[in-house]
Amino acid sequence: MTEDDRVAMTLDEVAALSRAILTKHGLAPDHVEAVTRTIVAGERDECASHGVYRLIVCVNTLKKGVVVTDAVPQVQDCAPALLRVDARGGFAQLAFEAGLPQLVAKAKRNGIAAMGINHCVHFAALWPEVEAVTAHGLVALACTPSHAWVAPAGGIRPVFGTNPIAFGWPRPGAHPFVFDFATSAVARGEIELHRRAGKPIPEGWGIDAEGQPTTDAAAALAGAMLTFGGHKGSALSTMVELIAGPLIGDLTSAESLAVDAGTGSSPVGGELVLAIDPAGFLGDAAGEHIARAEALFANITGQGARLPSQRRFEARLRSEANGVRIPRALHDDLQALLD
Ligand code: NDP
Ligand code: PYC
Repeated sequence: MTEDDRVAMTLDEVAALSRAILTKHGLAPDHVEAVTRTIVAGERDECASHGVYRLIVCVNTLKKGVVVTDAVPQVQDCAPALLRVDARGGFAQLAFEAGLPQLVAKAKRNGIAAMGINHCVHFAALWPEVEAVTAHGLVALACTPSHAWVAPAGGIRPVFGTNPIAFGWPRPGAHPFVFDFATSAVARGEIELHRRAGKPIPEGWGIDAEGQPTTDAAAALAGAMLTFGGHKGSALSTMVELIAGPLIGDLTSAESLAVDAGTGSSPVGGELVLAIDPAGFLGDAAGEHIARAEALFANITGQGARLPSQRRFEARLRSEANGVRIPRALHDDLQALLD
């Protein structure tokens, strides 16, 4: 793609565009702000599948009437180390923000805490949330089912969602250690971006409706995606279905897809977020042991390997200094959402 095929934008312009689109399509102001923070973060960190492209997905989901546009999340304190946030049919972002202070307070009080978010609409990457937890000096784990698009290892029919797992570890004086990936070979958004660009997908991402390997993005979207790491990704994806589905009284990916009834909207259901305070195990010795973790990171980077999120943090610095460049075709599609 040449520079002519791209449109340069500052991060403030990206935020203004996101606000304008979401407001035009009826989302209440507090949700507009929370969703915009996530969209801008995705674009800023060059996570194309979960940046401004997601506005198209959000608008489709809003138009289909799947989102309660003015939902007020309800935080319920259900046990010393547990809380639930009922998103009441709204996007997940505001529900997460509503529950975060209690999650942090409970983790600091008890050493560990878990937050179940229920009845939300989920379209987003999870790293903004685990980063928000690590900002309080806590270790974080988050996961959510999505829609049943992914076949189990050894099968050919979709059962699992793309079911991301994100983990965060606070690091003194540095960005946290964070990974965040789908348990499918790749996020569905990445295959959608290949389809939009008319590009083939690598082998191993999907199979067609007959269960045959395919490099055709549209065929894989119509058939089934594959898990990463064969049976290992399949088992992790099952775990996400269980602990962010039935365990918290919410939907599996198959149930979410059934609710969708062919509208092509974002998944509905729950999310589980865990927070662990190192001081819970270690008391005053926490700092000393957290410092030991730095040797582990040094042993990774010291041999030329990179840490997950390193690319993202470097992109963040670039975007904050120079803004971002959006593919022109995507920019045109976003402008059309304002007509
Ligand atoms: P990727 O396969 O691109 O991998 C993501 C993770 O792996 C990132 O932490 C990334 O760091 C790291 N990584 C990539 N390459 C390397 C490398 N060479 N060395 C070390 N680390 C590396 O992501 P996915 O396509 O699986 O997922 C993308 C996003 O989609 C996620 O943020 C996820 O939350 C989101 N998603 C959301 C869903 C939902 O239902 N809400 C469903 C599925 C996915 P870096 O970013 O620095 O490259
Ligand atoms: O890219 O797989 C995905 C996805 C599903 C829900 C949000 N993102």
